[in-house]
Amino acid sequence: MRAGEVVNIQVANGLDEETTVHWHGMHVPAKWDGGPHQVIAPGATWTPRFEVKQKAATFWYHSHLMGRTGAQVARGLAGLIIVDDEESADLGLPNEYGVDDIPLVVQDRRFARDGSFEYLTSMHDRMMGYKGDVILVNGTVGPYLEVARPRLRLRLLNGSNSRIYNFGFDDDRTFHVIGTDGSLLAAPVAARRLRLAPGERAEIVVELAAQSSVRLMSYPDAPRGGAPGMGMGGMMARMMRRMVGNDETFSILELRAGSFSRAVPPLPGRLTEVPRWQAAKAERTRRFELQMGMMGGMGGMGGMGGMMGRGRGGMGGMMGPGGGMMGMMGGPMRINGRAMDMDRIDVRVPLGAIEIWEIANPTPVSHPFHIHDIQFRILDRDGRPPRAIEAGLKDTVLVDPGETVRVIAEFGDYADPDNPYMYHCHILEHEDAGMMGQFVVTA
Ligand SMILES: [Cu+2]
Repeated sequence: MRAGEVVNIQVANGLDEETTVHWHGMHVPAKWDGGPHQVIAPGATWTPRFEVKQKAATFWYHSHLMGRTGAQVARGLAGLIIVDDEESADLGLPNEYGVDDIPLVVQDRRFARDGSFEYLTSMHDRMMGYKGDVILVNGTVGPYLEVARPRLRLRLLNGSNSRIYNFGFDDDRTFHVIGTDGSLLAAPVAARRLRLAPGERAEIVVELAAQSSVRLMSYPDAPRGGAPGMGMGGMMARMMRRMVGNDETFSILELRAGSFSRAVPPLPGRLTEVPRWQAAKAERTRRFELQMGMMGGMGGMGGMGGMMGRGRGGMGGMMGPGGGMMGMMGGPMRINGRAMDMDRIDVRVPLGAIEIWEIANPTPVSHPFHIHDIQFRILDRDGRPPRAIEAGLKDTVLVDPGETVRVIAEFGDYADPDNPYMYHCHILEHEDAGMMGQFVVTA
């Protein structure tokens, strides 16, 4: 899509079940958002129409059917959207699709004996999120890319249901992050690792020597420290990663460079202007606390009690008697004490408001928080400014255990009292279990 154009889309449902198609990250009228209310019946065609009001970036679309998003996305109902604009076309960044501008949709899957995808077979999947032991990149197992240019732009989408990737190259080379979910960064930022949670996108630029080979990898996840007492740096952190399933190392994509001359110009020093809403201009701050229900014995409750106290109770309480982690995290997924209800509007935002949304995670696992309609900027994490690699526009932000993240955005253009937008955890099993809410923008 090109910024400024009007797109007419026909989504024909050829399935024998209901579905929806959500334009993740795109600023569109609520009735065309493709959330749980815009159900497409089997055999029906849905025809959204909207103006592309975005900066150049990488977006995606996926099923958002109430209670069935995880199952439908796992079966393949997801795809990529690239938005171009004139400003980005003039930067000299690699932009030849499939040649030096490469989309990488990264998803993990489990396979049944007959070769079909296997989805949700255990309570563990429901609590920790569905994870597979096979990585698919653009639907391909064990992929490689023959590279004919010395500089590549990789558009990474974490299209997985729940797995967090920690990308890097197998020779630990430096690459440049140039874009986040909804925009390019103000300037390229050098990095060796890039965490990407479900729903998030990033664009990176990597340079290769002729006749060389290097692998894009994903390494064990490394959550931030969080609140004091969480001890996420040590043994408990490793145990949590293992429990959640983000402790594995995967080969994502092998890059095989052919013959070419190595001369590449420097990357541009400035890429774009990222909107800077000032916190002092915000009309209000809303707080969203992500919650996982509890079951199991008193020991478990005591442990979670420590967690709910802003993480000060520490991991020791978590692992104490009471049936261990799994026993303690049964129960419903909620935000601010309430599980998703399609008949309840949780938040009303006045059209044009600039608001700060404060997202707190007192649970022992990381949650990617996604807001429909808008692109936001991360103001701070536990009071500290975000790292440069996440300082672009975002629509999904990973909130680690014990962490509180503040984001700021303007809710412009589209008011509709009848059609809500969603906000939710983008671990699809958490979303399907109720970690979601609804907001309307009112004129
Ligand atoms: Cu979650």
